[in-house]
Amino acid sequence: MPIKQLVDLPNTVPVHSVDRMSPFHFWLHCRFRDKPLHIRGAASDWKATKMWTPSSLSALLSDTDVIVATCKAGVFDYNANATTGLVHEREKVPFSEAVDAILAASTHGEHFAYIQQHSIAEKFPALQEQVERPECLDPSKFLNEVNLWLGSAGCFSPLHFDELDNFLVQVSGRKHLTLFDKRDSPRLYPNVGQELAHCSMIDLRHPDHARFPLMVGLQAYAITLEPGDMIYIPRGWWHAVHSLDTAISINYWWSGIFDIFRQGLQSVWSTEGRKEIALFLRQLTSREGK
Ligand SMILES: O=C(O)CCC(=O)C(=O)O
Repeated sequence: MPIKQLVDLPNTVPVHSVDRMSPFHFWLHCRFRDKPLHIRGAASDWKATKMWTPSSLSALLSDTDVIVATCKAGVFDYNANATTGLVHEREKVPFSEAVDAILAASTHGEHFAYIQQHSIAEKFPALQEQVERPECLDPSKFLNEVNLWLGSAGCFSPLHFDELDNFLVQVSGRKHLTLFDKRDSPRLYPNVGQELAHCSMIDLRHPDHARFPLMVGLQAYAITLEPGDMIYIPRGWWHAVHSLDTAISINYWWSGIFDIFRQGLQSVWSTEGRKEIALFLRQLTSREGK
């Protein structure tokens, strides 16, 4: 069933596109532009892009358990408060059963099914060898998490941001992304005070300007990823993702050595971190006293 692409907001410009990026030029981009970047065909030679289809993955991973989320509205909120209030169901099933549900959902269009953000290293080690490191990422950077996404046409991941830099690689099918600058956060109605403050309360599919007046006129950025394309999403940048076809993607959250120090310091400085240090020191001194 063909999926209607959502209409872009009035003040939308395309994400800047390039054909290739060396690690040095990518470093310059991150350092001085700090904006999303579309790298056309970055993954078109990868084994994953050449070999993965929902059916080939289903054959390879048939009995592996996965969590498949299903819902009628197609919006895969991270919590019920974020946008629509429509909660989706999650069920643990064998991979092949999840793929059957995804393909049936794409064909009939009455409901939507999504395998979201499953760690490839932890859940699908058999795929590891077919997953490459993006060429533009210099060797000093760490891959914190590499995840598989496989969902039916029409699945919508609502507006949110992540704490880490991200590459979203389109392996099969197309996805349309809408992005906003992290500096515009105050105008994007984060779910502040709720557990998921990195999610916006705005439903970008039907923006309610009366309820969210500050978003009117905001500069949006948009891009449609074709198979083999990749987008760099800088940490903190807001993004919503709409699958136009049955789609397979890989996302990479990565960081540099200074980010790791910063995160380490932040967690040490958190209440939990301080409690752990206090406990460790108590254990150390009581052992020495014996
Ligand atoms: O592809 C999707 O549906 C969501 C991906 C995403 O939000 C991400 O990679 O951060």
